[in-house]
Amino acid sequence: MSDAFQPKVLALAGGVGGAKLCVGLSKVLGADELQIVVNTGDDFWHLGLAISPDVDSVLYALAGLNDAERGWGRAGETWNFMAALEKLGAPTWFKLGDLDLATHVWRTERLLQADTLSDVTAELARRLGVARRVAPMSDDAAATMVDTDEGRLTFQDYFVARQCRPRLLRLHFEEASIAEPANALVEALHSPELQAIVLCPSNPFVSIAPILALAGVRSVLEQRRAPLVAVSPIVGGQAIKGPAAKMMAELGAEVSPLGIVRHYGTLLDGLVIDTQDARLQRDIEATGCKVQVCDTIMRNEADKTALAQATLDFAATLRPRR
Ligand code: FO1
Repeated sequence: MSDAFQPKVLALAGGVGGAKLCVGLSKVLGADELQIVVNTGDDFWHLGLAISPDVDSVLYALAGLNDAERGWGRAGETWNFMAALEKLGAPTWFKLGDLDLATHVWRTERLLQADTLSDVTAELARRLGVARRVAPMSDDAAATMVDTDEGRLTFQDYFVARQCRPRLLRLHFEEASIAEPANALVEALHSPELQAIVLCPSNPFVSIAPILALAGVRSVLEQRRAPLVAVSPIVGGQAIKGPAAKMMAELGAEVSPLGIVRHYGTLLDGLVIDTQDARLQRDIEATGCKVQVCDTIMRNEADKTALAQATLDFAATLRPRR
């Protein structure tokens, strides 16, 4: 692994919240310092196309092409493809904008030519002008399945088609558990330069958990030499965006940063929590996890950069507890 990429920081990310912190990290770290690894448990084939929603959310955000309001897809999108599909009576529950469609068509074409998702993602990043290393968590299928009170559902059926309405009973990462972690993830985990592993403020249950479920990843993390810090996606008893709070409650977890700490357990050396949750600092630290209190709501570029810097500064004060 002599020519392996040796980042200083490994960021594990899912959709919107993760993408925002990745933008901040990309402002404070050089291209040779940061490896971003993205959840692919949400990936699926739809209308013959390979869709990688979280990978695209991170790429579009880093390229400045994302629709910040909607939280997924591209800004300035048009919907002619969807309108034409509707006329044909084809399924339209999953919205693919005209600009976004090009990404899916090109990814599909490349995968069908036997390129890996890692290679296609790196190429997309380059073409979109993203000067940061972004990799999918795995090149293997690793679909998350969801047990609900309406039966077992695929992730996007649960998340988009049914808008997370069914009661969540359990998540399954069986495919992830036998999937090989992507080379970029393995190299980063073994990087001699590694100074911090950052769990972005993505949904811990459906965005970060699939990455941790990959074959061998948890055991490498348990032996980590660099501190592992998370940024809480729960602020003031609510998810900053998305259904994380509803999922947490249905899974029987306390909807607070303390619930996040209990979920990650001894993997966490530190948790960044919002000033709104400052009163929880003592209870969290009683579990052995250190706490950094700061503003974590990322409304603009300055907020993203400040949170990224605060997270890295905090990590620099920590040692892995094992
Ligand atoms: N989310 C929705 O709620 N509705 C959609 O129609 C939808 C379409 C879509 C298309 C491309 C893409 O990359 C993402 C899309 N998402 C949509 C978001 C996505 O399904 C979820 O936000 C993630 O999987 C969770 O991180």
